[in-house]
Amino acid sequence: MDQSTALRLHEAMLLTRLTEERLVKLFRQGKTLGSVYRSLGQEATACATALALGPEDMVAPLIRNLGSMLVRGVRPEEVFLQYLGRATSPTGGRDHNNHFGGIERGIVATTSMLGALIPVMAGVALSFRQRGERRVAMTWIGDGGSSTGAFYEGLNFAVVQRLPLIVVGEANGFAFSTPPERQMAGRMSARAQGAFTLTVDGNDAAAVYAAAAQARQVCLDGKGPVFLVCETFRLSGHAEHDDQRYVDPALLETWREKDPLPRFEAWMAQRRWSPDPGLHERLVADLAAAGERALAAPWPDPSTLEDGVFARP
Ligand SMILES: Cc1ncc(C[n+]2csc(CCOP(=O)(O)OP(=O)(O)O)c2C)c(N)n1
Ligand SMILES: [Mg+2]
Repeated sequence: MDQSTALRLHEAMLLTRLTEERLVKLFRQGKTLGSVYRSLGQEATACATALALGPEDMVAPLIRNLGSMLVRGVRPEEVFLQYLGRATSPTGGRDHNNHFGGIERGIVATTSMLGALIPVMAGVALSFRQRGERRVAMTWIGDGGSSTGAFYEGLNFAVVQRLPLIVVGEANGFAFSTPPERQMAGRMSARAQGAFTLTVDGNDAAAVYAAAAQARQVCLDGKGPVFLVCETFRLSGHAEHDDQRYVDPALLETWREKDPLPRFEAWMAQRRWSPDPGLHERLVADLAAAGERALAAPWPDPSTLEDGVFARP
């Protein structure tokens, strides 16, 4: 990774963390329409994998992969508008949290149905190959989500067809309050039979970036799909309404010490690539202003409720 990529990766991770912090404030003020699903402690997995892609590639994030959307040019203000359900949000107030995308930005919209995006992205990867395009498709899945039928159906199809698909597995210690040993037989990396599999320390942003770049090359060489397992930990509850009292405090503390953000800052400092010292303050101020603009945005007009849902006579 060169210096400019490292600076972009650091800024993306910091922006993700601070955007989510602002969302938590809005949630605690009772302003968001639902809960807030953070990626605290996992920012490296979404940001570094998405950053290793080319602009022509496509992603389908899950709720804990907001960082990948910011990497692809989604503005935090859009995210705030969406969480607040406003008329000017990407879905016009019809959905909340990060359930939106944009084909022009190479983002297939997030959905709640875990695993469902794997067959969808296998289809996207198939379309790239049928059109002779050198592009890859990427999506993410948690340890819990990897127990779905859709995960196996999608990956099996991609293996049989040798599709340019990267599935990033986020082994983050929990699915809601269920630890992997209560719902998963064996290791996560063993679940993608026939796929090229990589396992990486998900809290080491430089290692995740390198692994994702390698995964992309494997796909472009026609040797996909790739299952890239990132071993990480969810430092917050499942969402803001969850106080994670079921997590052993000592375990939480061990993982706090492996926080990917200070760790990457130390990695950069060793190379004398330290980010602009004013970056943090500038991002906080920009996010506060974006949050205020979103709060001032109008609510959707109830008479438009059925637009885009039912055909008008
Ligand atoms: C098919 C399906 N089953 C159940 C749910 C309900 N659900 C939402 S999040 C979640 C836990 C997901 O855990 P994991 O896949 O490990 O992701 P993490 O939340 O840890 O990022 C569950 C069971 C769902 N959204 N989709
Ligand atoms: Mg999980």
